Amino acid sequence: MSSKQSVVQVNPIFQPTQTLLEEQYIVHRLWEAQDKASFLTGVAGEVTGVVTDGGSGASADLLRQLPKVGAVTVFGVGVDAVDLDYCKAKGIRVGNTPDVLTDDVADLAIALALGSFRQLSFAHNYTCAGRWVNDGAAPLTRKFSGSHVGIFGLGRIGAAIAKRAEGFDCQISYCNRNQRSDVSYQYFSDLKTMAEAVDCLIIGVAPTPDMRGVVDAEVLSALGPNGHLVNISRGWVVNEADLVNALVQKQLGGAGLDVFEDEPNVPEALFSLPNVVLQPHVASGTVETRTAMGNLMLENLENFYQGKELTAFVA
Ligand code: 8YV
Repeated sequence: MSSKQSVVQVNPIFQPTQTLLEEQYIVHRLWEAQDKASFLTGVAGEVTGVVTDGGSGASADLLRQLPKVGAVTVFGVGVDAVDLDYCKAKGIRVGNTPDVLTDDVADLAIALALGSFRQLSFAHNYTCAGRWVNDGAAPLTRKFSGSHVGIFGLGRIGAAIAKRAEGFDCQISYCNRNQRSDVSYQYFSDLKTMAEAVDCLIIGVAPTPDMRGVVDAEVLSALGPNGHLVNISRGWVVNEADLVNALVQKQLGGAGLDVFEDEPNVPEALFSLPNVVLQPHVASGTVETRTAMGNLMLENLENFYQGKELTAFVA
């Protein structure tokens, strides 16, 4: 009998991590199974761990079918797709990959803010389509440096975004459940009030269930026709129908979006808008960061099997 532990892997991950995972464990690839229920029944007797990513997580339904599982290790910081209540009730450990992706996600947030204010995608397409030659200079855009940035969720990633925005001489405000005593940025307890005050609202909030749809038509209208929205958290924190409507009706100045409600599906109405920059959920998607995420995820898994505390965990 093999001494390797058996894990179910929900979806494919960064290839070098995948290779290491398969060297160290017996990996059952759930995403390749035609009939997932009978696949899970077949491996349930031996599987003790689940490997997944931020988008797929691990539902209670999945975990119920794998009663010997003691740990879920997520290749990502977000654990919103893991049923944490179920895990807590069953004593299942949940590991994630915080910190190592903070820089990249914050970098992309600033890139999206610049992309929205300066209409980078539109200007790129304008150049490539020969419009510079045929139609002359591209339309003027809006200045990001010195603007007032409001960060919704001043956690690790939010704070890294604020630090970068300071480099652009931005005035910085934030909206959190609680005011932080370690920062001097202006605090708003109410999101709509902050949206009224700022030029750019950046969503960096941890995607807990109570955050669903909180950035709605009211908040977007408070941000207004000169305001820009950036989202690097989860698509469902924003009411996407309200967002599309606000952009199409020109009630919002622009948006830079890395995340969407129903990934990988993105509302087509956004494709032709000049003041929108879209990314296919790639904020942590650099080789350096994915390598670090993979290593941390593997370390979490190894620690679990050695009976040690996970290096990074939420449950
Ligand atoms: C990744 C993420 O998209 O960390 C998260 O929560 O959303 C991302 O970093 C994902 O988990 C990697 O596939």
